[in-house]
Amino acid sequence: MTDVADTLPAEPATLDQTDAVERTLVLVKPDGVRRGLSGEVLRRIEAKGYTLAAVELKQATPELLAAHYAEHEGKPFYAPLVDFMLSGPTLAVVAVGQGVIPGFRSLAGATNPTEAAPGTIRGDLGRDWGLKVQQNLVHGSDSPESAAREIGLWFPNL
Ligand code: RTP
Ligand code: MG
Repeated sequence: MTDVADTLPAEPATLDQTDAVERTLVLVKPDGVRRGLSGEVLRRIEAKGYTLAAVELKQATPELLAAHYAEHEGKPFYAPLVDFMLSGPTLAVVAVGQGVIPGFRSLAGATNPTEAAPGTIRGDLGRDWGLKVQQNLVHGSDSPESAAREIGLWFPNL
């Protein structure tokens, strides 16, 4: 005799999951914190369905930024970018979920807030302020390798 429970579909949580859970580093940059948009960024991450694994308000140091932005050293916007990132506290966040690395980049929108699509964080909340570097509210890791490296820099104890 078959038990009724055996014929029911499995709960979603017990289905085999084929995609590995990813982690990404999100930063609400000093312009976003200053403008009171930290909560709005966290709200969008959570509304999308991702989970917050760590959230900490931090004042970046020149050493941390030199490591975080090593790939941009020598570019014309490097020095203004570091100055901007030192201009106030940053909210550092680890967000978790399948596809969260490209998923958050999609929520963030294009680097230039003027070009970022409406509906994105940068498109809805950012603009060009005529400064030496784009103040574009958020950072998101761009690959699994970057995410692992950046999480290690911002959350050495995680
Ligand atoms: P992020 O790393 O912050 O998530 O941004 P992204 O990948 O979209 O942009 P990326 O090319 O990595 O540049 C890092 C940050 O540098 C500033 N930037 N300004 N021409 C400019 O004014 C310019 N180019 C880059 C932005 O703050 C950008 O997010
Ligand atoms: Mg980048």
